[in-house]
Amino acid sequence: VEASIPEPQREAWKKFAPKPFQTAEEFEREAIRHIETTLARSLYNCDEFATYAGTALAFRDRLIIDWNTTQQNHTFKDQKRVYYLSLEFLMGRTLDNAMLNVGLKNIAKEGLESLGFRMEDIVAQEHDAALGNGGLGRLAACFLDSLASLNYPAWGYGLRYRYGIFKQEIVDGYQVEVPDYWLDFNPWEFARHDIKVDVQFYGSVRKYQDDDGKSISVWEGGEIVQALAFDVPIPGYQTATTNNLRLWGSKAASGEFDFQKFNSGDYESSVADQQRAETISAVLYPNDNLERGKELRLKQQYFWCAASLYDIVRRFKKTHRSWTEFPNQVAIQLNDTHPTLAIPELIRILIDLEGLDWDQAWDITSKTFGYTNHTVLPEALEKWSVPLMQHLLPRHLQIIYDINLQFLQYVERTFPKDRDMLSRVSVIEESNPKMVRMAYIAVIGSHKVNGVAELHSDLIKTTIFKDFVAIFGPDKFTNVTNGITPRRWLHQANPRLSELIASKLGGYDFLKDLTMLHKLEAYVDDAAFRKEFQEIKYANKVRLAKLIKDSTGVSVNPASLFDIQVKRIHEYKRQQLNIFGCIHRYLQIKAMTPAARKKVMPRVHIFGGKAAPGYWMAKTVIHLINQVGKVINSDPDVGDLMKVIFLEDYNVSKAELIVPASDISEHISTAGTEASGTSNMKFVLNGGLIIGTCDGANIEITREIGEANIFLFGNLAEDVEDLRHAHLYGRYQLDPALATVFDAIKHGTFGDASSFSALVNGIVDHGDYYLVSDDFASYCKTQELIDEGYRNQEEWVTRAITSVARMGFFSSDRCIDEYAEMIWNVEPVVPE
Ligand code: NBG
Repeated sequence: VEASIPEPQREAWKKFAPKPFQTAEEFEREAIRHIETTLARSLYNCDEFATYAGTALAFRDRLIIDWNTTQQNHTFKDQKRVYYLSLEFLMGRTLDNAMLNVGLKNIAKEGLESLGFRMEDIVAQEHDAALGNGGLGRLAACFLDSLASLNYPAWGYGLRYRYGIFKQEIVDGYQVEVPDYWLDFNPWEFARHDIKVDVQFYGSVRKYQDDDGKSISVWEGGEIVQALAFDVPIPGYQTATTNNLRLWGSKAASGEFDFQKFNSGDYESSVADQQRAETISAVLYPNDNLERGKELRLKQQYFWCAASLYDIVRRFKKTHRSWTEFPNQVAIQLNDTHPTLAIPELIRILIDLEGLDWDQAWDITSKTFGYTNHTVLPEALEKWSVPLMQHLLPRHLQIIYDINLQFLQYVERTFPKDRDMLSRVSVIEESNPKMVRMAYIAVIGSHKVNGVAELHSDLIKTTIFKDFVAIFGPDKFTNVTNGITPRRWLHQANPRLSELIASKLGGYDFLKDLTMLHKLEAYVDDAAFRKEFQEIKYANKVRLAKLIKDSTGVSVNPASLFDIQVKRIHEYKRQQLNIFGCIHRYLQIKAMTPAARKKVMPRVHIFGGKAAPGYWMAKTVIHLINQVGKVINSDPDVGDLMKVIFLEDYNVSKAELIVPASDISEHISTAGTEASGTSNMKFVLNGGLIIGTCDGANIEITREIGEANIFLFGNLAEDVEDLRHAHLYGRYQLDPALATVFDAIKHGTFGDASSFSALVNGIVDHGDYYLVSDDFASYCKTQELIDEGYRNQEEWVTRAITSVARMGFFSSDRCIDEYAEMIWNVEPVVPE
């Protein structure tokens, strides 16, 4: 390849190739150059934002040099690549991470100081890239970090939403949504104006026989929307590998349609077409664990799958001729069912455009895909109505029917006696209207299906995919327990703790191999280490107390026990259980004598999280938390014994501040409902203990850190069904303490009782689906144990340090190595 480039050009390139900065002085020069020339600002209007921008651009230059080299190297080596298809990438801020990953944060700090700025202020100028809802999107972001850090040749593919998840404001105790326009200044993306893909919608399918009698399908008519690539460099930690995240933006295709309209004077409607096209990538759907079957959402999904597959196939064809090679060169991971249309799309490409026959196309496709399931909640399982699919994607619906036909024929041959089986496993649900079950296509069309924690992976095999285990055998189903990147969630979020660990472990290698943390156990009795560990936790609480004061006006005492529940607001995650527990505690304090009150362990109860805009019950929970906070925080009987805080607009950058400041965090979903959870891992890694149910990854965390170091409570997943039955058939008595809590609410202690009647009635009269009442007593009892435990600070610190030392398993690096070996069959590429 290199030989084809003329000598003088190569020489010039060698001579003038940009050199990355190495010293604080070189960094300053680059930052100032960008401030002056890229931003057209001067010494006299260089504020914190301009300095952020100059710093970001200087680091971007560095990333791009490594990015170019990495991509070139991956092209030369031509090893098998991984493509991670995710509708969500919850990246948060980039600059801090980029500085740490390339190992130049100290240099930048020095440079910024000499320019008269503090690092914290500059880093805080950046807008979060919030292209996700919660755990699923943040998992994808952690995976990108690990893939690059481990030198895997990998690309992420997603959508470039103009509006990420909305910003949350709390007005009079209610959530108000404000659009998140985050693209004002985004130095981390490169618009690839040369990479455009036409994506077709609607139209119809014409079938005919060619000269050899072969049946040919042509998808014609309809409309074309153009996908434009935006690339985001993803640097690995302490490696030159810089991978690519490609996000697609939608544009109207400058095709005949517009011109015809334009020429005929119909300017307005040609502009309307443009806007309609741009709508596809305009906004992230703000639902977590919920699907709503909107046409625009299906359009987003197909638009992104079609553009990504076109790109992947084009890259493959540059160096390969034989299609049988495809699964040896390409692994595609489906992050939940959102990208399931990639399966019929690949078949369409292979059959309609490349002329392969069905068996070949099917063989290639099913060897290429892997599918990760992230939930068993029925309301989150995607189904699309057949009429909608017929209208929007007529050819894909035919292919889906063909997949189903072949599959059902196989099932019929294998289980001739089980007549119900066919309707149970059919991709088409025989409802009115008929629905396409996306998870079934994903299972049938992938070679591996995984859940995200052990319990969850077992549950999918016994519930939603039970029949498929019988059909395909158990080996198709596997588990990869989630993980988190220790770079962001320890080193970046908690630099002092990271430094303390490094001082004992002889450097920062643990950030590349988190299992090294086990060596910390040797220091569990080391007085100086323990003292420093405690001081760091305290300092992190002071930092959070400041955020609380600034955003709510409430002063909290950092010496109190900080009890934190931050995550999306959802009935299954049971913030209601937590807030009812707070009310219970409040009523107890109110009933105490002043002498008894002196013995209460002071606590700050901190909540944060967004409710989906259409999720009324979740919004009611937010309202109740705020009302309870209003009453308790100003009650002189209570004072510092108890505060209830709702922190608005919980996001990744706030999580980096909140997570290191917990003493206890709450992971209290109804057993069997939280597939894994990942913030549970973040909190423990940062020296907080957790209260949790036997659910998701809590179970494996317990196994790793030991039962003595976690506060488990509540009913088990295996008992949930029976308990729900007991409620429905009236064989249940409301928990008496909870009844007292409800009385207080009904008496208007926290404002207009009618605001909360649906929340209360759901438990009292409507079956208590999430078993709040069943778990209330054991929850409150366990909270008392926590008070007791926290009183004994010596033991508490021992538990916290021991837990940190045993968290090595939960690195997303371990997770990615497991995917690479068990599912993708890809090897790292040595960086050049
Ligand atoms: C979420 C689960 C979490 C899990 C993340 C990442 C969806 C559909 N699922 O428990 O609720 O940690 O996925 O796997 O968002």
